[in-house]
Amino acid sequence: MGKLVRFSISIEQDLLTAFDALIQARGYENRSEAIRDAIRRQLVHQEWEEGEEVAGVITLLYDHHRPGIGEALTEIQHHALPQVIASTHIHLDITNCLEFIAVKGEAKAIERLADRLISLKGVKHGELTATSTGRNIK
Ligand code: NI
Repeated sequence: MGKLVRFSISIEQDLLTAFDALIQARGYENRSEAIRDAIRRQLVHQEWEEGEEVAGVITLLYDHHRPGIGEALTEIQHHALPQVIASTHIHLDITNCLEFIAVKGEAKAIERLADRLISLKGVKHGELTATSTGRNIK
């Protein structure tokens, strides 16, 4: 952890009131940690915008009865090495499967991979959770 620096900011009362209500609802103990997280969120967003090496999780909900879906998901992931670093498959019920695919790599390549998987016929819902490798985020 780097040296702690104190600074003051000017903010409209209404905006601060709304911020305090938000951070209280989310369980922050104080404004400092909430502001640090808001800054980190912007830094992660910037890493994705600038196409840096990033990390994330692709979540897929799909019907495994859909012909070819399992093979298609596997095939795409095998061709997306080394971005795919781990995956977990959960059989939710007799029809539905939930899969988490941990990914790391260049932001645009990760987005293309997520789009390809999520747009497959039979995938009912998919999301890319975008985070950072953490190297440049303190
Ligand atoms: Ni399954």
